[in-house]
Amino acid sequence: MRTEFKTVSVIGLGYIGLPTAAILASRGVKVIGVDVNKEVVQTINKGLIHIVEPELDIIVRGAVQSGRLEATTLPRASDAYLVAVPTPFKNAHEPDLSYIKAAAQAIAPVLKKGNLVVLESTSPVGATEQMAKWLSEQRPDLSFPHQAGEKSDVRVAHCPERVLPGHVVRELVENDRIIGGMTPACSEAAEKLYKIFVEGECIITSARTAEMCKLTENSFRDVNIAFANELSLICDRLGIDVWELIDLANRHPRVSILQPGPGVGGHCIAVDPWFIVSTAPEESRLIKVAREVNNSKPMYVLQRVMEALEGAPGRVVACLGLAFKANIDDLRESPSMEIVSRLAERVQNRILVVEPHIDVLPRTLAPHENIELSSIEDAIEQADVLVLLVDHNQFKAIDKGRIKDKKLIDTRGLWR
Ligand code: SAJ
Repeated sequence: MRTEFKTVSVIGLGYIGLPTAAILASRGVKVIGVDVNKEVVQTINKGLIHIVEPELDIIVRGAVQSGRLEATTLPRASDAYLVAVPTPFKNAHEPDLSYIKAAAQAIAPVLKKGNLVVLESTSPVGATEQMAKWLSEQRPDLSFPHQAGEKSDVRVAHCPERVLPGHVVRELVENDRIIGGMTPACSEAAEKLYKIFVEGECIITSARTAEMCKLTENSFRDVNIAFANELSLICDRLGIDVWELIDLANRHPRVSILQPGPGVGGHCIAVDPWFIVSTAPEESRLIKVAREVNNSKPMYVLQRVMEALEGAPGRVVACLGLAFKANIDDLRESPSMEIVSRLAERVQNRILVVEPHIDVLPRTLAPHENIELSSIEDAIEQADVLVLLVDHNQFKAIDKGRIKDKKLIDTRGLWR
């Protein structure tokens, strides 16, 4: 089985592509990691990593030292290509497939008969077929599944990634995998590739169902978090502790509410539901409202912070956490970033920002003169108002006795 895929190219060496490339290499496959960012390529070729993800450094170092993982800026001829590039949205929440198009255009010149191309990026329904069309435009000499069905020269499939940041290395291997081939032959080829490292089940379906399945998983989570966030607003109005309420309600055998927070961040849950809304706007009412509820939560938190600072320009406020969730360094779509930058625009107060996973202030916050990157110790010593935005382990370790005299705004229920 393994011999069919001697060399695999992974296009996009981010939070999904790099761990996938390293794990494939650790199973004996020669992996060409491709990224447009030269610095990322250089870092990986030194056996180092450019993201924070537990255990990833060890696997990448081993893979590079063994010679089985090599990073480059241009794809090379391989047996299979895994596309793991970003799929953000543009304008009014329309999916932006330009990175997939660029990846297809980069792969096309080196494609050969018998190759497999897998789209891993979370994508709107129809994107895999669109990728096949982009490949075929560049390579009219080869046949693709949308033209030749089972007999196509190149196999194309969608196998969405489903790993949780912070647990990527384990989940890549253990999670079940949805394999959505454009034809049964495409699914069969993709299944063989994933079986090299996946210990969970590989379940075969169509490319369109696989695309929708991934979007459904993240929309389910978004709707559930929106419910928790809405409850938090209702509880604030009624003087009820929302975390206690949810603990109690979750003791019912068929109730399982998620946790409220400062909003929903990251490049997945805050983005993917829009891919459903944009393709079926009339039918996706609940999914859309959930997005709106979660998107409005940072403004609600901001309002609470502004109230705590009102009429007291000398008060120092410390915002704990910038990442979009606990114990990672990822700031993408982070509600904390939105809260801190809007706060800096609206008040003159000194704002101490504590984020244990970064060494310098992010570009968007650096121009604000009233924001400083601070240690936990300095923040506790100097701040009058503490705003807990991310439940990093470092913040869980804060002695509550030391902060009992401060004004606390706890968006994660850590200091109850
Ligand atoms: N959040 C809450 N309350 C909760 C859970 C999460 O406010 O109870 C917030 C987090 O703080 C964060 C955001 O939601 O801001 C998203 O965090 P997350 O841990 O729910 O999810 P992600 O974005 O890290 O990863 C999700 C996962 N999807 C599901 O759990 C259905 C992961 O399995 C996917 O692979 C990933 O999206 C992806 O790449 O699509």
